[in-house]
Amino acid sequence: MDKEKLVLQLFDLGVLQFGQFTLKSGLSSPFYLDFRRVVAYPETLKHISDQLWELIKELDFDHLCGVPYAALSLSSAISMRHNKPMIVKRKEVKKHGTKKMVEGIYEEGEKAVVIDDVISSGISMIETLEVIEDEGLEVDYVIAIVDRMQGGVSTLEKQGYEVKSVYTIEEILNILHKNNKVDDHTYKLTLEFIHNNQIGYDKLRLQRNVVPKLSYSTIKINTANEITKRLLTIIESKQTNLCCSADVNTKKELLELAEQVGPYICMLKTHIDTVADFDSELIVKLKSLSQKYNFLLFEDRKFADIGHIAKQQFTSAPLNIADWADIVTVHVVAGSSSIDALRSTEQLDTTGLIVVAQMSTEDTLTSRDYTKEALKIAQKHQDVVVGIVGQNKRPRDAGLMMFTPGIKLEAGGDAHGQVYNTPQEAFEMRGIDVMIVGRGIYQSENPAKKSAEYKQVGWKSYLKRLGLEE
Ligand code: 5FU
Repeated sequence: MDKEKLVLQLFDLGVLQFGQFTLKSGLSSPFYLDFRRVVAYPETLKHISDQLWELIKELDFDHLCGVPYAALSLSSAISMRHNKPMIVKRKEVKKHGTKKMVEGIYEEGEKAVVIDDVISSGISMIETLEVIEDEGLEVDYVIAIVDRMQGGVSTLEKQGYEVKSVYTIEEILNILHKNNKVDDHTYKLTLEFIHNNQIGYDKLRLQRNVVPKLSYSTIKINTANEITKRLLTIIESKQTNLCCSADVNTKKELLELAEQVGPYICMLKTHIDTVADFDSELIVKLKSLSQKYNFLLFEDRKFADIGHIAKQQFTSAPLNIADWADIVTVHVVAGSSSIDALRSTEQLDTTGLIVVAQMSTEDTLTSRDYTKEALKIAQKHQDVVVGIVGQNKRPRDAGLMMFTPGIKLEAGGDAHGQVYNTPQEAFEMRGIDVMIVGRGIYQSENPAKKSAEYKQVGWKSYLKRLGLEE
């Protein structure tokens, strides 16, 4: 059955209804999609499952998972017709027996495609994704019969999923309108409703408590890495989770800035190759300031070359990074061999690594898969890796820390693709551990005052995440 005929059939069966309906969110909607009715019409169920199958038949996956309840019949139908194993995410935890949240037979690392009937805010889908990903399953694709065009698809895409739907609500409306099933008034009213009732990503995040509530002391217990422990001791004793990105270009400016922000930061981040008059005296002075004010020196070198070169860049003159940096960043675009190479210098007991898993630019190429693989590499090398640089939700791994650049008191961007989020968003909603702030501090009139302000906001947001402050 073609897509248009199917819409007309769904309308006749009362699956697509127009009128006045109160949604789960409390919102009053001029239309409602009730795919639970479809279980009463096996032929229609078959036609819908055919359309869904068209969206996924070429994809690489091991399991089908329907979001309970409406999509369970759909995933069952596809599973039987195309011989694809299914898993079922429970809606409530079992009180006895295995207490498993996901039923079925699966192994960690296997791939699941998750199916829902309708995506509106994306919240039901995210709830399911969190549970099945916690079981170690991987999800790249989510599919639905209808995209209600109210923000859910973009929320899911922002989290790195590829979303496919058989119809958008607009397509359905166009078919019904063309076939005189809805009048002009209903057609316009419905489109207007969709347009005016967007449920954005941030609003959704605020409503949910999905961030792992990891405290600095919990991370300290879970890490075996001495540099991570040193950093956490500084964070806790100074009550600051602020790293100042000191992107200035002369020795004088750098030392002045370090002196001003020193009392308020846990790390001073440098791009030492951008300091025009760099010399070894600068390092001596920076070291002394780092002791005076108790912060770590973090060289954001982002080694990215083959191991043989990364090793030389780490140890060679004139920068001699390995001799003075407490922490350096490394890309793993060349693979985990980059970390092996840096390890072979035998300098990693005094310099910890941070793996760049995801970048903050709007057009970054660090895809969801890349970020996942980078995290795996960081996990494997936890003895020398302090954590990751990332933007999304903090990984649940308590042995690693998450460092997030692209932070300003006011969200926004710059002229070169940088995207800024606020400290509140980063700590409370993404669960990050350290915020990295550059221009927000050193371009302000009074960097000392500004960094004190960031320190206060960052600490408050961290406490709020732990539920220790309103
Ligand atoms: F890995 C990353 C990233 O994804 N985005 C970043 O902005 C690192 N950075 C660094 O953080 C970048 O090299 C700058 O040094 C700093 C951000 O500075 P801003 O002035 O706060 O935008």
